[in-house]
Amino acid sequence: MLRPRDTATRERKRLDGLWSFALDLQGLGRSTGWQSRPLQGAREIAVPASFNDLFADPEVRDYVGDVWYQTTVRVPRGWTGQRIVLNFESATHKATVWVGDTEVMTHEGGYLPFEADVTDLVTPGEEVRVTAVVNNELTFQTIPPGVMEDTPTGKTLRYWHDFFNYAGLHRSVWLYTTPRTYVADITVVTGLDGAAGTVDYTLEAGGDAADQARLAVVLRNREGHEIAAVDGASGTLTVPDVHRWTPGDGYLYDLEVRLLDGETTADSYPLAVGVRTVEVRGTDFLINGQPFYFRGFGMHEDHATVGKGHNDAHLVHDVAVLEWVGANSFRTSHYPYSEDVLEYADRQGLVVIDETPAVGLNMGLGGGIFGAQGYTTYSPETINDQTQAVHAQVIRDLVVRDKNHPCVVLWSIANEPESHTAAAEEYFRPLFDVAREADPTRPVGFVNVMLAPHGQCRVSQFSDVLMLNRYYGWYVYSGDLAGAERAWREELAGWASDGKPIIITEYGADTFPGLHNLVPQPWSEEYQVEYLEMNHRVFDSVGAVVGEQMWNFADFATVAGPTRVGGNKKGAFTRDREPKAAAHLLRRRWGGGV
Ligand code: GCB
Repeated sequence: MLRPRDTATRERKRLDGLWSFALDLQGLGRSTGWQSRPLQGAREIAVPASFNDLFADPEVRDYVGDVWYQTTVRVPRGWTGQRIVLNFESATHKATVWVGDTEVMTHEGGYLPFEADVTDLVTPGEEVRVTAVVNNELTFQTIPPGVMEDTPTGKTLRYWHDFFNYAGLHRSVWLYTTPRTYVADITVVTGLDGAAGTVDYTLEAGGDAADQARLAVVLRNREGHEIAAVDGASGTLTVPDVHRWTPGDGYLYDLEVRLLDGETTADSYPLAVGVRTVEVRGTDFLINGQPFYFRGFGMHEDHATVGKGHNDAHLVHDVAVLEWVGANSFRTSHYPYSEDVLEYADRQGLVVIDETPAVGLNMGLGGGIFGAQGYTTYSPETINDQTQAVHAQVIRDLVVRDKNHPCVVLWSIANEPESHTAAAEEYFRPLFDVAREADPTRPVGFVNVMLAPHGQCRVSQFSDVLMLNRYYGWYVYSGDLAGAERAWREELAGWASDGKPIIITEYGADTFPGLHNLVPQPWSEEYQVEYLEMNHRVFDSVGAVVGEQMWNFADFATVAGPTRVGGNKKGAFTRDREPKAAAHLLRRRWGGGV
C-alpha cells in the first residue's frame, strides 16, 4: 500500500477536522445500524486526536468499548473516471468503516494504515457519509494484549504496558484517487559500490490492466537533475558519486515511478530514496560501513489534549528538541509511529529503531515493572498460537509500510516480552524468521527486560543486535547507585561476551520536575543526573555498547498507580518539553546544538 499523495496523476482530500462522535454505552450501534443515519446525541470531536482527553468527562476518558465517528464529505467533481480510495492512517485499536450504508472494511491493530476502494460507492460532485466504529478493547489475541476483567463495579480493561490506552482516530483520514490502473507498490533496496550507489527496485501494478502495465522509473537528485532511468517492473539504478544518506545528513533522491500507457504517463508516484547500507559486523553496528553509536531516546506519541493524535507542530518541535539535546536517533517505543514522523526523520537524517506494537507480552510486569500477577504469559488461554499469528502479521504489515524509509535501520519485533522460558523461545523463533523474510536487508532484534538477564534469556539468541532495558538504581538498587553500578557492570559484561552489538534501549529514573535534594534521592532532578552519570560510566567501559537511548524523551500519560505521579515521569523533558536537569547533562554528553 502506498501512502496517499498528490502527484501529476493523483489527487487527495484530507477528511480531518470536526467529526460527529458518540459513545456506544449500551453497545447497540452495530445491531441497530448507527452507520445508516446521522449519529444521535453526538458531540463534535477533533480528528486526528485521541478521544480520551478532549472532554472534561471521566466517562469519555476511561471509556472502554465502541465509539462512533461520522463525517460527510463532498467528493471532488473532477474525480470522475478515477479510482477512489478511502484511507485511514490508523484507528486504535480496531475499526469497521462504512461509506453510506455499505460496510467497506474492518481492520485490527491500532497503529498501521488500512484502506478500501470505494469507487463504486461514491459519486464525484456529491456528498457521502463516512462512519467508523472504533473499539479500544484488548484481548489476549490482540497486539498489544489486554483483558477485560469483571470487577464488583463493572468491567475494566487490564493491560501490561506502561502507557495510557489512548484510542480513536489518531492520524489523518484521506479520500484519494489513482488512475484505474495504477502503481500499487514499490520496494527499494540501496547499496554502495565504491563511490557509486545502487538502487534496486521492484514495482507492482494494480487495477484493471495491471497485467499489461508498462512500468518505468526515473531517479533525480535534489536539484531535479536526472541521474538514471530504467524501464521495467524491476531493475537496478546506478548513482555515480552518490550522495549517501548518513545520520545527520538526510540526503534524499527522488524516484519517480511511472505507469505508461503508450507514450503517456498514466500514473506517477514519487518515492524519496536515501542511499545507505546497514550491517552488523561483530559488535559493530555499521551505517555505510562506518560504526554508528545511537544517542537518543525511547519516545512516545503523547501530548496533552491530543493524546496520541498526530500533529505536525508537535513533530517539528519534538525533532527540534532532539537536535537541541544532540540526539541522533530514537526508538518508536512501543508501536509504529505516524508515517509523517518517519518521512521527517528521513529528511532530518535521524536514525530510527522501528518497533511493532508487541508490548506487554509479559504477565510478570505491570504498570511499569514487577507488577500484576495472576496470568501465565504463554498458554492456550492467554498469549497463544492465534496471538502469534496476529503478531506475525503486524511484523509483515510494519515492514510493508516502512521498508523504504532510510531512517529505519533496525526492526524491534517486541518490547520486554517474557523471554526466559521455553514457551517464549517457541513463540519467538518463527517471528524472527517472519521478520527476516519480510526484510532480508535490515537487522532484527527485540527488547529484553531485566526479568531475563544474561544467561537466562532464551530469545536473544535470535537477535542480530541486543537491545536491553535496564533500571539499575531505579527498580532495583533504588537510591543505591554504588550497588547499582556494580550489579550493572557485572550483567553487562555477560552480554558483551555474546559478541553482538548492544544498544541500551532504556535506562531511566522517574523525576518530578522542580524537586531538588542536596543529597540526591530518587525522584529529584539531582538523582536523575547522578543516575545517568552512573549509567554512562558503565556504557563507556564496554566496547560492545553501540548506543544509549534514555527512557524517556518526555514525561507521558499512563494508567494511574502508586508508582505513577500524573503519569510516567522518567522524561529528560517534561510532558510539555521543558528540560529537566538531566536534559542539560545529556546535551553536554551528546554535543547538542541549537
Ligand atoms: C519499561 C518499559 C516502558 C516503561 C518503563 C518504566 O521497561 O519498556 O514502557 O515505561 O519500563 O518506566 O517503567
